[in-house]
Amino acid sequence: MRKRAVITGIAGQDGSHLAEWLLEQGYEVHGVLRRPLNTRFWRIEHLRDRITLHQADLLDLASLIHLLREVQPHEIYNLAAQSFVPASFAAPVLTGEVTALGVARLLEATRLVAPEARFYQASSSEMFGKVREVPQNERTPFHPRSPYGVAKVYGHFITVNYRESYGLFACSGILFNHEGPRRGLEFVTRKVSDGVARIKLGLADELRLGNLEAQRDWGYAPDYVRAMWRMLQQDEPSDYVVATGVCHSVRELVETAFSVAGLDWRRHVRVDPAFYRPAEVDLLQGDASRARQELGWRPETSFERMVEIMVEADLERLRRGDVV
Ligand code: NAP
Ligand code: G4F
Repeated sequence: MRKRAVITGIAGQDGSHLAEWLLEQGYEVHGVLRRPLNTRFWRIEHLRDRITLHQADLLDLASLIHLLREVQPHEIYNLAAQSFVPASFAAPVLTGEVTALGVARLLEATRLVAPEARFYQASSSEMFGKVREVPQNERTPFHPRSPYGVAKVYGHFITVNYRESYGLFACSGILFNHEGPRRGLEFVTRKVSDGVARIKLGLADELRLGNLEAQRDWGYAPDYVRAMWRMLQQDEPSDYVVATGVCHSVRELVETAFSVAGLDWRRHVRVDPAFYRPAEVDLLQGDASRARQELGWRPETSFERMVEIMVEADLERLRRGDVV
């Protein structure tokens, strides 16, 4: 019998990569969209005839109960979230409803309807925020610096709590930033690769960015979805940091991306305070030793290769005239 998996947020970056991976593993993949008629399908267009799509919303418990009752999944991957940090400052309550309480709704639906299903929660390195130690591991205390980070801390602990209280096979993956050509255009890596491609093709002349000194541990999204799946294949549920262990500044990201296209970034990049945040996360660097030892997971794509892939993909896309 084919295993059935439900992915919330299937039309997002990670959802699309995870759907591909699970299909390769022989799964029957069920994806959740909140507004099927209004969704941008570009990341999953090529999968449309191999997956089943359902309408449900993390804001609506009944829709989640109906979903799980219908699919009776073996595995549930909760990737849906309001995932953009600046948007969480603009809409902190909505972010809490979706990114925090949405996890509780899905866990509650799981407990009621599919208690044997294995559950993955997409937790985030943003929970470490103003970091207490470098690098960060599963035991590093949290100090979130945005409403998004605060909401993810709730999502993390409610997942741990349902595991401890009700015996759900629930895992929390604390993933550091991961990117690729399917990243939303608002996130800094994709904003830079898109900006470089526009400048190279003569469609723009400048790129306006915020804090160039922030440092992140950037990995490649297709590598990271394998770690999510591996967590749910273990004998016991647990929580894992997933990261490369290497960090770079936004300035280094910019230098690398412009050099891929043979451009001098100093001629094109302008710092614009509009892109600064009320509170910044200055540095994230993960220690994924536990994932390496217990899951046998390691990243396969370097930062430099990932930036090259992203710039080349955006050059090709813009030459074709595609919007995203
Ligand atoms: P993403 O591209 O923003 O995808 C998130 C998806 O969630 C979108 O498809 C969105 O649907 C959906 N969604 C939003 N609100 C919803 C709601 N109320 N009900 C149902 N679906 C809803 O994010 P991603 O980069 O793939 O990340 C996946 C998950 O991992 C997120 O939870 C994110 O917070 C977390 N995470 C990401 C990273 C990273 O570096 N990428 C690192 C750590 C953790 P629409 O298309 O309709 O907006
Ligand atoms: O690409 P970012 O917007 O990602 P951020 O805030 O680190 O969050 C991402 O990673 C988290 C994992 O740690 C996820 F949980 C979350 O869902 C999301 O996927 O910004 C990265 C850094 C920040 O320090 C920001 O201040 O880049 C800096 N930055 C500088 N200029 C900019 C810009 N960020 C954006 N988005 N746009 C700029 O113009």
